[in-house]
Amino acid sequence: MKVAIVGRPNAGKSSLVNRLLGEERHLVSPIPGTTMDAVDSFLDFGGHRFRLIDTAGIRRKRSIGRQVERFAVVSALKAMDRADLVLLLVDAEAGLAEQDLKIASFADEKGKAVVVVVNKWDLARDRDLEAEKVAEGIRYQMAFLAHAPIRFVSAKTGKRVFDVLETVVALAEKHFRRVGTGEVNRALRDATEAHQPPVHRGRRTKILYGAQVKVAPATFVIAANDPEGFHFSYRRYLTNALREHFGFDGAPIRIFFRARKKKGHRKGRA
Ligand SMILES: Nc1nc2c(ncn2[C@@H]2O[C@H](COP(=O)(O)OP(=O)(O)OP(=O)(O)O)[C@@H](O)[C@H]2O)c(=O)[nH]1
Ligand SMILES: [Mg+2]
Repeated sequence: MKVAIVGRPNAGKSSLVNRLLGEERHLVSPIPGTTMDAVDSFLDFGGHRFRLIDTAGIRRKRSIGRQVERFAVVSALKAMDRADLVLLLVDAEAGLAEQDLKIASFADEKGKAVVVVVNKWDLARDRDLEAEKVAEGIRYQMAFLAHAPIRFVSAKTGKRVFDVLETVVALAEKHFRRVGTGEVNRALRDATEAHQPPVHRGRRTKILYGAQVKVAPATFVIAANDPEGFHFSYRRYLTNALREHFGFDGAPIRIFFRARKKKGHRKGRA
């Protein structure tokens, strides 16, 4: 599985990759901007083969001056594109910055499963940091990634770094899960029975059937009598219902509504 390690400059991305590989293969330095282009390394762990893509730190647009820095940022974004999962590395000492939110929302928009990795946790005690509070802050600021797992590691000491790989494996299982159409329709029936679809223009909206059409991210298409009638909150309800029913927690899922195709009739309203 392809895992991109992304984050701001100096978060410790290359250090984490080295620690996982067990050798100092990627260049590490206290100077932000050490890694200039995406570098792939392979690792076998727990019966899985990982392609770890170490990337250049993503800077704020304003501070991107030189041509090579622009290239570095584009290359990191591209690495995210070709990965299945993304490790968003956050420097515990530096805390969460706006740039982290941007990177996270980019990953989310691309439908990548994200693990938030708080690095440099060896400094936590000195900095008076508590895991629960830090996690709470991340959940609050990255509400759109409410389901992403959060892990605390030290690339320097190696503490808990392999936990991250185990988390990646568990998340990948969800991310690549394919659910049969019968199961999807049972889940949809349960969900609509528990909570009726809304009334739109005097008519109750109805789900006709649904199916998973894609994995990574899990994508569902739902045929309905009146797709426009399914407003945001009901869509969110269904998304959460499917997420819960199939144990997709932590992985992104998407739902699209389609109008039922009627034979010999044009779409339109009476
Ligand atoms: N205390 C502490 N320092 C760390 C840890 N991980 C990395 N560092 C230090 O942080 C600095 C940056 O580490 P790198 O691994 O080069 O960071 P990077 O994210 O790859 O940085 P760029 O390639 O510049 O984007 C180095 O001085 C590391 O020694 C950690 O877990 N704890
Ligand atoms: Mg680096």
